[in-house]
Formats: sequence, structure tokens, C-alpha cells
Amino acid sequence: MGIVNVTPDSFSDGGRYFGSGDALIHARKLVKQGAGVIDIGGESTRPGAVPVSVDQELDRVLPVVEALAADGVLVSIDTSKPQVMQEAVQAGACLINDVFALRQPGALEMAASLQANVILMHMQGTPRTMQDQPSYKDVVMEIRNFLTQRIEACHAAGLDRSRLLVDPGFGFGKTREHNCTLLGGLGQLAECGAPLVVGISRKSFVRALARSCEPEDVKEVSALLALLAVERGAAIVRVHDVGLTKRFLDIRHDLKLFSPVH
Ligand code: PT1
Repeated sequence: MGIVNVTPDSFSDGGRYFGSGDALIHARKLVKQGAGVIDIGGESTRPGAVPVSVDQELDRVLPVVEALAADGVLVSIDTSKPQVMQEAVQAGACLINDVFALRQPGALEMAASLQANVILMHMQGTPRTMQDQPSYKDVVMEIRNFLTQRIEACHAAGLDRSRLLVDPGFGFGKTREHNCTLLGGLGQLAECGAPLVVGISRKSFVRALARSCEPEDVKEVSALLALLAVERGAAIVRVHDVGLTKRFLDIRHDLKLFSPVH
């Protein structure tokens, strides 16, 4: 899954300002590099981010969703707002990626009425304050329980289980230690019974692990961690550097192909 932010503030992960036109060009480049899905977001959810209005978010994302869907690309819409979900799906998005796991007012009902495919992500707190004091007794179990409960809530609202994916939400109300523990416990999250989505690319704990803020180092470590996540059961990895990640994953694939005992 290739990341396309149509936001002015993705500076710290190396993203530039993307107006809708630039975003479309970038998305098409990621598709050429081998992305199977493009995730389009018009509101930053990184730590400290402040919300934007519905109209602003729609203005940013809709032209990109429409154009990519017309190309035949699978489009995911990164939003927590019911109205954005609705208009993006009507414009051709086939997947809703919600960092609030459909907990915002009206979101669960909207996703159910659209009969949409949904990524349910875990977050402790809200983007503005989530990194203030993250705290867990058992980070893997608490996230697994949360995701299981959200699957149940979706099912009760009329969304078939086959439409749901889960994501532990790396960097969303988690310390570096929490993130590392989660990476080790991915196998237990796969037990939620829904395909696992993982987003690690260029996050601050990756910079810490890379012991470097050099963009090339951060890209390399991001791709390595994406590979590790797939090895531990992730079905989808959400990444900025599609070409590099794809190279790593293709090699992993060939290893299995050439050595049946692997
Ligand atoms: C994610 C994700 C997302 N991440 C899904 N959607 C972001 N499903 C946006 C940092 O610590 O992991 N899964 N949508 C981006 N969020 C962050 C969080 C970006 C933390 C950066 C950091 O630097």
C-alpha cells in the first residue's frame, strides 16, 4: 500500500506539500513501482496534528480518488469522517482506512450503510495528544482486545467480517518500547482473524532504530521493518518507499520459490 498525503504538513516524514495535481502524479509513480493499493489522506494524523474541516478534506482528496479510480487503481481513503467516507467511496474508493476504527460519531453507521471494506486501527488518545503519556499494562494484549471488540461492533452494525482488516497503529499513542514490543507480537495480532495491516514507514521510532535522521538510512530501515512485518504475518504494509520495499519483498518471495523447505 503506497502512501499519498494530500496535506501541507507531512514535512517530517520527507513528504512535500502535495496539492491534488502533485498527489496524482506521485500516486501514479507508486503504482508503477508496484503498489497494489494507494492510500489517500487529506488530514494529517501524525503526532501533534490538528484536525481539518470536512470541506477542506474533501477538496484535497476527491480529485485524486476519482482520477486514480478511473485509472483502475485500488484506492483506500484515510479518513475518520463519515461524509468523506461516503463521497470517497462514491468516487471509487474501495477501502476505508480509519485510524479511529469507526469510533467517531456516525462513522460506524456510514461504513455499514456503504457496505465498505474497512481497516480498523488502534490508537490510544487522539493525534494531538497521543504521545504525551502512552501507557499499557500489556500492549499486545490490550491492542488485540481492542481490535477484537471493534470487529464485534462492526459485525453487530451489519458489516460482514470478511470486509474488515486490523492495524495495531504503530506510533499512535505508543512509546518506542511499545512499538518494538508490538513488532515482536504481530503474530498474536494475526489471531484477531482479520488480515493485518502495518504502517511503520518513516515514523519517529524508525528514525530512533536507524540511529540516523538521514533520509536514505530511514528509508532503508523502514523497508527492512516492512519485510520483518510481512515475515511475522502482515498482509499489507503501508509504505512511502514502494520501489525499495517491493525489492525486499520480491527477494523474500523468490527465496520461498527457489527453496520449498524454507
Ligand atoms: C498507520 C497509519 C495510517 N499511519 C494506518 N493508517 C499514519 N492504517 C496515517 C511518528 O511517530 O500506521 N496505519 N495513517 C501516519 N501516522 C503517524 C504516526 C506518522 C506516528 C508518524 C508518526 O513519527
